[in-house]
Amino acid sequence: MRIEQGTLPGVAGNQHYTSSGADSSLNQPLSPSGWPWVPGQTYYVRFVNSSGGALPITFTMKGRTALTDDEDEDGLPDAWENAYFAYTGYGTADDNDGDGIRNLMEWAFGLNPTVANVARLVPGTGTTGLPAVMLTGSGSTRRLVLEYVRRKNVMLTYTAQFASAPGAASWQTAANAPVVTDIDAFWERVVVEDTVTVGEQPRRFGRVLLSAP
Ligand SMILES: [Ca+2]
Ligand SMILES: [Ca+2]
Ligand SMILES: [Ca+2]
Repeated sequence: MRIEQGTLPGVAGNQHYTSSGADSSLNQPLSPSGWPWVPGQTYYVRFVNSSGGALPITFTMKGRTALTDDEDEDGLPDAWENAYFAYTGYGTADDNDGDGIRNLMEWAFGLNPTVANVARLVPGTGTTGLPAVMLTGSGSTRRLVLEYVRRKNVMLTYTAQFASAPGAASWQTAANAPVVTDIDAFWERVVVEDTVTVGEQPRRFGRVLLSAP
C-alpha cells in the first residue's frame, strides 16, 4: 500500500507512506501544517500486487477530521491545539493565557486560548464569546435569558442551567426547550429562557455546563 499527497504514488520508490506487510495500518495524528490530511490537499492510495497472482484487499479509513481528531485523547481537537500552541501537550483544565478561562471553555466558546480576554458573546452575532445572561420582559414577569454559541458535531455537551443561588446544589437544567439557530458549518446559536420570573425569585443565575466525554 502506498499513499502520496498531491500526486499518484508510483509503483516503487519512496512515498509519504509505504507498507509491504500484511495487515499494515497507519495511525497518524492530524497536523495543520504537515502530512497527513492537510486541509485542501488531495491524497492518493495505491495498492500494488507484485505477487503474480490474485490477492484480496481490505482497506478501512476511520474518517476522522481535523474538527474532532484527538489523538492524545485530552478532549481538545489536536488541530485546535496545534493552531494555537504548535503543541498538543496542554489539557482542558490548563489556562495558558491566565485569563481564568480554561482551555475547554476557550475551545467550546470560540475564544483564543493564548490571549487573556473574558469577552462576553454579543447577542445575536458572531461565534466568539462567553455565554451572555440577560433579562427579558418587563416588571415582575422579567426572566433570565441565556445565549451562547455551540460547536456542531463534537463530543462535548452544552447544558443550559438556572439557579436561585450560585451554590452547586441549586443548579437545574433549563426547563424550557432551547431555541437553536444555525450559524454555519461549525457553529449554532442557542437561546434559552428561564421559567422563573423575578417576581417569583428575586435572584436568579444562569450558566452553561460543559461535559466532555
Ligand atoms: Ca488533543
Ligand atoms: Ca485561558
Ligand atoms: Ca483566552
